[in-house]
Amino acid sequence: MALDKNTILGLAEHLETAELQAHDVTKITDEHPDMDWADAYAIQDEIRRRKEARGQKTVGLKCGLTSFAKMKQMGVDVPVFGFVSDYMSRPEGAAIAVKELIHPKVEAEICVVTKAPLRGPGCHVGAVMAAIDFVLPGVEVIDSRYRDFKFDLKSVIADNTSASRFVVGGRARNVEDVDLRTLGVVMEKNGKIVAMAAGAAVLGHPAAAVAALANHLGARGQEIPAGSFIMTGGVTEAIAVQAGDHIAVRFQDLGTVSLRFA
Ligand code: 0L1
Ligand code: MG
Repeated sequence: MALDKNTILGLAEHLETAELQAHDVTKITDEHPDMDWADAYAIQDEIRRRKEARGQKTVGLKCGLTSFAKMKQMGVDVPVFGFVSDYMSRPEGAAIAVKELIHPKVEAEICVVTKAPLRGPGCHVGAVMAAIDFVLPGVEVIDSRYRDFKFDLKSVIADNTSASRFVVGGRARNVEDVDLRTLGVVMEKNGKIVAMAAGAAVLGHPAAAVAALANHLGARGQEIPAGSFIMTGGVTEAIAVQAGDHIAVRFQDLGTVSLRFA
């Protein structure tokens, strides 16, 4: 690691304050060009520790930048991983308050809940399929704390991969009742189709994103516990939203998830 403990604590506080006060900051690698991947995840871990110390539960794990559309949009070629907390969850049909956010965007995500632990290295799609309990549709609201969404991968990992709000809805299905690769997704904003894709847009198979997460955690001596809720990453590029917008995402076989911004 290139950063000392105090710097990591300070950067975690800096980024979490930006999240909680909804103000933007410049990317942290401007000030710390030498920070490495371990530093980036250590800052994210410290943000998680701060939230949990305040009693906020970690309720899920997220894979980000897993779709070819998102990678192209952000100019990157590897996924990133983060977490979601209980206070980020909103019910189906909820109004999301934009004044609590900086510059929200929405992503349609195929989500899974596991029934067995997954541990890398060597985790693969087959192991993930055997460990999935059920599949359900979700919409993630991302809100990078970085000005104009301008960042690099290390900065975005430290910023908990822009995690902000999420809505899970639709209909949960057994994994054997759906084909995660060909599952179609259509996103509508204010009644107009703005993006569409199939599950295969996520690393060829959404379960591959979960395997990548297990392998990432395995390299750090951790696993995905049984009963984990995991967002596999946006299937399309992220769509910017503002107050007054209504989003409906239609997932083949899984129903529709909708939310609005107020
Ligand atoms: O969930 C995501 O794919 C977000 C990853 C972070 C990059 C971004 O803010 O777009
Ligand atoms: Mg996402």
